[in-house]
Amino acid sequence: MESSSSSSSSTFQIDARLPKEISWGTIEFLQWEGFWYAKPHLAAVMAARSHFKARDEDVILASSMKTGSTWLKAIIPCIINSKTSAAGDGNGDNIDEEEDYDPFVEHHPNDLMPALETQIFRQDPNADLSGMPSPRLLRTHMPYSILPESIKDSACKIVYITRDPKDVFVSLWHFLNTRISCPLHEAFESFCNGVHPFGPFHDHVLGYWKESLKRPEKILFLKYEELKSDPTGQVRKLASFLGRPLVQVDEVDKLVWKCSFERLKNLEINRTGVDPHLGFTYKSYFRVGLVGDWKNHLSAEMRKHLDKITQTKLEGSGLSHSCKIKIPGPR
Ligand code: PAP
Repeated sequence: MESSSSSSSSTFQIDARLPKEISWGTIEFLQWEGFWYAKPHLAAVMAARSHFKARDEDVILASSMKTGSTWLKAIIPCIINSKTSAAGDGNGDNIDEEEDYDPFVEHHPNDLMPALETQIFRQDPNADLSGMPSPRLLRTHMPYSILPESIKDSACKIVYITRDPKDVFVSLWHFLNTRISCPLHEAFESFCNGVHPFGPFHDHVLGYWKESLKRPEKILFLKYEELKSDPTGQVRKLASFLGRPLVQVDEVDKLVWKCSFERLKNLEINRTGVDPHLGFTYKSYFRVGLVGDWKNHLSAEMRKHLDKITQTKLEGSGLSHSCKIKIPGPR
């Protein structure tokens, strides 16, 4: 790290010798410690890594881009603020006495779990989060190897979500193309070469996967496809992992509905708002929300190529990205 960056109290100087690529149209990427970062994010990643001090009560949502983290940015705060789990005993005695937690009419889920690198440490490299009350709910796209040591060493929980890389690529291409203009085949080549924000995708996934096998009490590893096929089961699992088990069937059903794609996509704030930190429209975080949308965009050859990379990269890891969910045909 020292050879690639130097820190002062306020800024990180990016080493001019870092590998560089212009790709996805005009985005300048820099490679640092094995991963690619859009240039404006790298100094913030370095600052977050050096300055962030985790607390045991923190919940960190980690993901590669476009794996469905927005869904979890909604679900996790609902679990933490749920009436039965917040009561601590899980018996649901006070279920009808308080107003239901539902911040979504006024807030995009991004507001509920601020991002360490693209938001907090980008705004202020010396951000002081000590005044934030526990449990702090935070998110990051940083790879496991780059995480601040205190996240790894403290008792804080990490929730990781991944997704079929074909759907990740298609989602990322649509998302970035709301701001840039890059032909699909060019973006595909970059993605397959690992050159995309916080890429390579497969190395990102494997870092968290391997650690989750060693420390299942520390890292919960979720898949978008499983959340789609069994949202109530996955929400219960997540709630138990966070030490906030949800016992009431009605409450789990309500939480799943509150955070559903159909509901969030149609809320006024998400139809019209813009993320003040990154400039993306809120609606671009709610595109189609499907498993298998890649079928509508990738040729058979592209599918084969990316599947082959996935197979080779994940071989022997015990992780697979195949799923038995029925994939919708072209619309
Ligand atoms: P991020 O990395 O910028 O935070 P992220 O939320 O991880 O993005 O991924 C966005 C994807 O999650 C979108 O997929 P799509 O492009 O294939 O449609 C988005 O639609 C999907 N998504 C967001 N919220 C939900 C939700 N509540 N339920 C299901 N899918 C969702």
